[in-house]
Amino acid sequence: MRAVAEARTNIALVKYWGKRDARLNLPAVGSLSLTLDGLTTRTEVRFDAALAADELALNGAPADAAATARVSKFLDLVRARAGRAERARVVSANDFPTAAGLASSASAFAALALAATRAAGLELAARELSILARRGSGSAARSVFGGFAQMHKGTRADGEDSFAEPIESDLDVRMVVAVTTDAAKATLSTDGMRHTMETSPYYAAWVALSDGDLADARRAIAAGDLEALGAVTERSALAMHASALAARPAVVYFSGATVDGYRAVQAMRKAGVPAWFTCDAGPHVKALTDAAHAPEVARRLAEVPGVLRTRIAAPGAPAKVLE
Ligand code: 2P0
Repeated sequence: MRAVAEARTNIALVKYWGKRDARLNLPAVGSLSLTLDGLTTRTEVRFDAALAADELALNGAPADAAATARVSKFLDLVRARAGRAERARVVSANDFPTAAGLASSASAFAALALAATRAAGLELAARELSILARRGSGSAARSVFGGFAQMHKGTRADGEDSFAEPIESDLDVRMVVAVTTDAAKATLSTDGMRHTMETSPYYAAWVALSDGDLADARRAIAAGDLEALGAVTERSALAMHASALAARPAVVYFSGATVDGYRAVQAMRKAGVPAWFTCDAGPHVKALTDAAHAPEVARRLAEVPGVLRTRIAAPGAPAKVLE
């Protein structure tokens, strides 16, 4: 009735933005990500017949009603699957500062899916776990796996072909994360992507680019070609943000520091440093590079006005059960 699991966050190189089904949380596009080390969520789930309601503690404090309701809804899926009715106490914490601007629903729902199923007596195969984690958050389906992972959008109405799979690779990549604010993001991803779908004249163009970008990324990884992978990484992020920028009203995640960070990455590349920009639903700058150049990329990004701190992340491990 109790289990503890951990999962790491991931950064998409080919982005996910938009859903084909909101209820089952089915993505409109596939995506391809890198799971990162050192950005880990550890989650304990204990089902207990004595509890009247689900309880959630996040980073040592009781969670607010919205977060508790989202977790409770997810636990309902696990209870239905396991044929259980007990409520649960969930204790979840990140091993990185919450204010780091990197808090992630990806690591959170991957860890919760694994801990909750084990606590309920279920032992899901990785693919089933990915499908379940997707119901909590689309990006969580990818954090079930370590290293590179590809999320398939699938075509089935029931979502059973919408899961992530790991991709083998010899590339020794690093992700340099440059934090630009400690404030929570202004527009949550789920809301930002819905608004983009509903109002952006560029949304269809964004969706149309996705399959080609995924194929190019797969080819680049198979060939061990970091430059090709970097090129698709940068253009996928910029196209995603372009679709959001064209929404009415615009969804703008960039800050001045984001744009300056982008320009710094461009300047590095011009000077022969392999680095490619990416950015998610917030203003932080992320740069894909290799192990040899990561310290220099981090040093240069740290000099960008508005960058508070940087960190270098190597590829991280899959989600795993701790207890
Ligand atoms: C991604 N993002 O591929 C994209 C790029 C942010 C920008 O996945 O609604 O929190 O929970 O499925 O997974 C963030 O979206 O959205 C995200 P939901 P999620 O990483």
